[in-house]
Amino acid sequence: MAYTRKNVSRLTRTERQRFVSALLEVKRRGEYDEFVRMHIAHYKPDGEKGLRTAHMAPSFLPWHRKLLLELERALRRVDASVTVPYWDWTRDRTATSLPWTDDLLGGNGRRSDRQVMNGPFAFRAGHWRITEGVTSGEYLTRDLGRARNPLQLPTGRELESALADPVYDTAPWDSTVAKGFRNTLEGWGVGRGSVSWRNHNRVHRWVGGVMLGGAAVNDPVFWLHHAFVDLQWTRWRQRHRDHRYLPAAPPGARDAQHHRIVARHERLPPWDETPDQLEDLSGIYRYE
Ligand code: CU1
Ligand code: CU1
Repeated sequence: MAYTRKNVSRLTRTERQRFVSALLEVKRRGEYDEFVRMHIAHYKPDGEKGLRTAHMAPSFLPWHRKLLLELERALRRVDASVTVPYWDWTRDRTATSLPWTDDLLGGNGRRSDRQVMNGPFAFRAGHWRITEGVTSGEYLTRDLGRARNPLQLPTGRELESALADPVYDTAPWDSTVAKGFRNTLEGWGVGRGSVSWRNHNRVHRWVGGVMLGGAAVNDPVFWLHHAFVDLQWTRWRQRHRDHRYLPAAPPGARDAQHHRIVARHERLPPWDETPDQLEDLSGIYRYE
C-alpha cells in the first residue's frame, strides 16, 4: 500500500521527532553525504557541454523525484514510519514559521557568519558536520529572506502560472525557455535580480547559505522543498491528463540539444529508470 507524504505543518510532535532522528541516523551512517555528492556531480549548467539531467533540463522533475525517493528509502530503513514532509512555501512564508522551529530544522543563521545556531542540525548540536562541497566552514548556513537585499518567497499565483501551462516543456529544453510547466516551475527567468529567480529557484535564494549551490542537499530543507516541487508535478498531471513528459523522442543529430537531454523513454543517469517510469509513482507514495 502506498504511504503518505504530509504537509510539514500537519506533523505531530512525535512525527517531527522521528523524521529528525531518522535524518541524523542516515547522516551518521554516511549515507546522507552520498546524496550530497550525487547532487553535486549532476549540478551542470546548460552553458557546459554534455548531458544535463538534474537542472536546466526536462528531467529536472523526474531526477529530483528519484533522488527524493532514494533518500526516503534510506530514512525508512531506519524508521519505517517516516516519510518526507513537504513545505508549502506559498503558505508558510516567514523565517519563524514552519519548518524553521527548534524541534524540526532549526532557524535562521546568525548575522556574523550565517551559521545556524539552534535545532538538531546546528553544528554545535554535534550531529551535522558538513563535509561535502564545503567552501567555508563545516557548519550549516542560512540567510532566510536575505537580510541585506530582501526577497519574498514565491506566491500561490506564481506557482499557478506554472501549473496552468498544459505543455510540459519545450525546445530548446534548457534554462532559456520562457514557457512550459517545467521551466516555469524550475524557475530560470530572463532579466536581472530577483525577477529572474522564480518558483523553485527563488526558494533556494530565499533560504540562502548552503542552499544556494550544488551542495544544497546539505540543508535538510532541500527535501521538504523538493517534496513540494514534486507534488506540483503530481498536481500538473492530474490537471492536464492528456499531456505527458516531453520530449517524447530524443532531439535529432542536427539539434543543439542532441545527446544533451533525456527523452521520455531514455535512461535517466545515474539510475536505470526512464522519465516515463517515474511519471506515476502513486503505487509507492501519495500526497495528503
Ligand atoms: Cu537540484
Ligand atoms: Cu532545488
